[in-house]
This record gives sequence, structure tokens and C-alpha cells, in this order.
Amino acid sequence: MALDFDIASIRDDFSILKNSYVANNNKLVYLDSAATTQKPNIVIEAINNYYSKLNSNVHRSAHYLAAMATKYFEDTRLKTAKFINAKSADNIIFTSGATESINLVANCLGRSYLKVEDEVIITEMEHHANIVPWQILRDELGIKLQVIKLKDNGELDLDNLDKLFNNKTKLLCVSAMSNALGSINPIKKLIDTAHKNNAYVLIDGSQLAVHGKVDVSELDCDFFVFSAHKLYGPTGVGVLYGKLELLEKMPPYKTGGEMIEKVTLDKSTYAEVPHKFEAGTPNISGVIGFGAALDYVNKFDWNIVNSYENDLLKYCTDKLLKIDKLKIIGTSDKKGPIISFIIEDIHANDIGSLLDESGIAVRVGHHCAMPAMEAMGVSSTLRVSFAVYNNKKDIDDFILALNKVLSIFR
Ligand code: ALA
Repeated sequence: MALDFDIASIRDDFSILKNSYVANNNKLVYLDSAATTQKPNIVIEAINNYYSKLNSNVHRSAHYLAAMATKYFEDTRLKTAKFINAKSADNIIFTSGATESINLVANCLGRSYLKVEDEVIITEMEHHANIVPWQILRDELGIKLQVIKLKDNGELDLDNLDKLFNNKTKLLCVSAMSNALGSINPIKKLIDTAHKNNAYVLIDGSQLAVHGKVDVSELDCDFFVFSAHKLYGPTGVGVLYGKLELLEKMPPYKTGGEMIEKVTLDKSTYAEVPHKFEAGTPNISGVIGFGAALDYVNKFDWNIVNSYENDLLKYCTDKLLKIDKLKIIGTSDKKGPIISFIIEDIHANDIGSLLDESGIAVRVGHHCAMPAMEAMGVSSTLRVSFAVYNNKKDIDDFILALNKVLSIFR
């Protein structure tokens, strides 16, 4: 069923947009969905329902509540596999977020596969979560990091891509869409190039997964990570998709209960994938809430979502470009609904704080992407980002407030 994009009815699904009066008794204008999306009521209800009617641990106890909690938990694994077109639910590991998913891969590949002098390729555009784990491996194992640079418009410079690969290259780690600049990367081309060079590929899909259909089987990536909270789901839940043959070869990440097959005081053997990577009691309510978020987004027609969000992107970009001394940072033709910008001579933090006084929620800073900021010649930007519940009135309110703020400074 396609959403008809009656925006008023979509907004009805998000109580916070109606009920939240923020600074100075202003209605919330939420333009920070790249940091985290708001949650539709069905997600909040699913979490409430779990705690009020089903609360129990999963995969262990022999009673009705435990069986129901386990069923809902595992149903979400199936829904997640379907959502990204993975071959099986076994390809899906639940983590605390995309950050932990990447740390899991770095840690487990680092201990089992990467050797001194091996090379990992990252990009200048990456979120810190897709840089720091690889730097730690570099320092611990003596591997080398190669970097795909950014062009002035915020796209990856792929002109000499082939030259970055050699017979030591083991892995390419790249974001599908930049959280700081909005640029959407040609990930299929990157994956094919890496595979031609016998390297694995990890895709950080945190931003892309909420703006378009993901098909990991067609992409043929080896790992794909994203967070539930950027996809209308709860915080504290992430997904690691991995090809089964790789997950099976990788050693466990965290250890403890539920990830074992047998433990003696001498040694332990491990559970099958995916449970091998899920030690301890997981975020059960979060995963169940994520299942409800997937039910919600499964009603979307992604073509309609894309064209609706692109329309917001264009509408806002055109309005921003009319503002004197405003520069958009990241001007690729292929962008998701994220706009980073600066205004000459005025600190982004000052503008962000004053916008907040009008109820306009934006993000200010380096967006956990300091190398991308440096490459673009800035230390921080203001960032607005949109989701399905935004509308042109949000943008009009934002532009009005921004002009008022600028009139104070000028
Ligand atoms: N990575 C998130 C952002 O871009 C938090 O804001």
C-alpha cells in the first residue's frame, strides 16, 4: 500500500510534532532528522505494549511471556532481512547502533583476517564511527589506511579509484550517503570495483536506509550497517547485515550468555550466527519497537518518498540560496534531504541558538565528520535535514526565523 502523502495525516502519526511546545512556547519545527527521526505512535505503542503486557527475557525461559517476547524479537529479525532483501534472517545481527555494528566488524575482522601491511580504504566523507575503529586497528595491527578524497562539491573523487587498490587491499568502508553533506555515493560502482580487486565492502547505510529502498542482495555488499533510530525506530538498536560465509568465519565480538553452545571451565564453543554475536540480554523493547517502525515504513512507496523529500530539498535549497552571504557546503547533484550551510562572518552556533528560540530544531557543529568538514574548508556548519513528516510550512517557518536572526546580526 502506498502512502498517499496527505502530509497532515502523516504528521498525525507523530504526536511530538503536535504536542511539543518548545522555546518561548513555539510549536516544534523539527529539522534534525539526520541526527534522529521522530517516532510514529505505533513504535511508542509497541514499546509500551511490550513493557505493559509482554515483558520477559528472550531465548531462555520456559513460559508464555518469554515465548511471546522471543517471537516478536525474532519477527523483527525476519522483517529486517526482508526490508533490505537479505537472503535470510541469519544475516541480521542486532547491535546497539550502526556505530557498534562497525566496531563489531573492525574488531572481528581485525582479529581473524587482517594482517600487518594489509590495507583498508575509507573516505574523507565518513562519520567518525567509520574512521576511528579503523585507525585503532591500524595502530594495533600495523595495517594501512587509504583514503578516498572529497571534491569541492562534496562528492567522492573517484577518478583514480582503481589506483587505491592493490593486492594488500582487504576492505573498503564507505558511507552510502553523507550525514554531513547529504551526498549520495555510487555504492554499486564502489562495491563492484572493490570486488574486482578482491576486497570486501562495508557500507554505512545509516542515512540512506531512511530515504530509499536498500537491496543488499543486488548491491552484493559484504556488510551493511544502519541504526533503527534514524529509521523512525527507537534509539539503542542497530543492524549489522553480513554475508553468512563471513559471519561464520568471524570470531565472536562480545562474550557471555546466549552466544555460547557449550561452556566448561576449560573452554567454550559458540552458538550459530547470528546468536554468536549477540551476547547478553539484548535491547528487547527496542528491537520490538524497531519491528513496528519497519511495519510503518513498509507502507511507504519509496519512489513517492524520494520525490517528496527531493521536493523539500529543492524548495529549501532555493530559499537558502537567496540569502546574502550564505554558502551551501555540499552541492552534489545527487543528494539526500540534508543541507549543510554557513553564513559568512556569523558563527553557526549563534545562529543555531537563536533559531532554537523560535522553535526551529537544527544541528550545528562538525556532525561527527571532522575530516569532511576540513576537506570542505569549514570547521562547522548548520545542518537542516528532512523526513517524511516535514512539509513546506516547516521550511517557510525556518527561513522566516533565519532571516529574523540574520537581521539581528546585520
Ligand atoms: N550521526 C548523527 C548525525 O549526523 C548523530 O547527526
